[in-house]
Amino acid sequence: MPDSQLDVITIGETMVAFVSRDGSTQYQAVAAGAESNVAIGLARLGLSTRWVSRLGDDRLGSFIESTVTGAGVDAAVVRDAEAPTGVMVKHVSPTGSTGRYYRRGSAASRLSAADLDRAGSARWMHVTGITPALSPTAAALVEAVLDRTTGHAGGVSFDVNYRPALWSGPDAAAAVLRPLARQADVVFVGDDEAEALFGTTDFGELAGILLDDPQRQLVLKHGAAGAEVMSAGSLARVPGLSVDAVDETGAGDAFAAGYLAANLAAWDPEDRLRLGHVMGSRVVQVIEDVPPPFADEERAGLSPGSLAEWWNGSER
Ligand code: KDG
Repeated sequence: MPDSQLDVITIGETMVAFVSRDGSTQYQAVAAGAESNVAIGLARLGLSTRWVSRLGDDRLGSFIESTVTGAGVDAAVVRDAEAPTGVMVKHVSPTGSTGRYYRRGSAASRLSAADLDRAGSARWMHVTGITPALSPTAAALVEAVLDRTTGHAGGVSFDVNYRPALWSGPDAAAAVLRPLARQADVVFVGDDEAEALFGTTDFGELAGILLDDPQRQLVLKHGAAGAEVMSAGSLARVPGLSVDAVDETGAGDAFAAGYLAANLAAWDPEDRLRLGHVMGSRVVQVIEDVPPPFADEERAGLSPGSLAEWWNGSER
């Protein structure tokens, strides 16, 4: 895809997740990766996206590559014959999900700043706090994206995405993730992550911790209860949509995709949050980690005016 058409580049690891529900011994394979989830969510909304990563030269790598490209995302991946595709196993039940990673030494843990050579350029780049935990070279890649040594002139977003299993403890994670967040134009953090890493969910305090410049945007997510954004010193809040959730996985990534699409379209803060919620509410109703595609007329109906009406009116 010629870069002149690209809206967003995301970079990070995608694993194959083997998911079982309600104690079943049947496992369904899904592509699981926060950054490819965001790229797919953006593609569902009609944006042109590229996902940059490394995969093993194995069947699982082929499954991921075809899943991501099949969703309309350009995959700039290296297939590594020396290291495998990462795997996770997840058990979903009405009381929540448990999971385990099998990703140490994976192909994506070999991501490095050199992978940016094939990233190309776009209006926006999106990275997360998962990648710096994979290896020192992967951490250097995220640093390079955020400190713009790549020469990238557009915006950059950073989803804190704290994954306790990848860190020795919250203090070690906070020491790495905080300075990265402070270089981003848009920072996403969940209230549970904020509490675990920084000991507060107070928005003012978090803005002081995570925003280097008050013109940047801090998005604080409260799960199904809603989300708020602080930008240029003003605060917007929008409650979530109530739906029957079967699996919360991917909700944050879908929300980020909706928010970023609306941000790139220069929608106002409430409408950015609303599109985030629409995307988040779609993904929690399916077992896959990405929201189902929209019908054309459904997508065409996603305008700021119609979303505001939806929130304020009887359709909600
Ligand atoms: O973002 C939802 C999952 O796909 C995610 O939890 C898997 O990227 C993942 C990770 O590293 O935990």
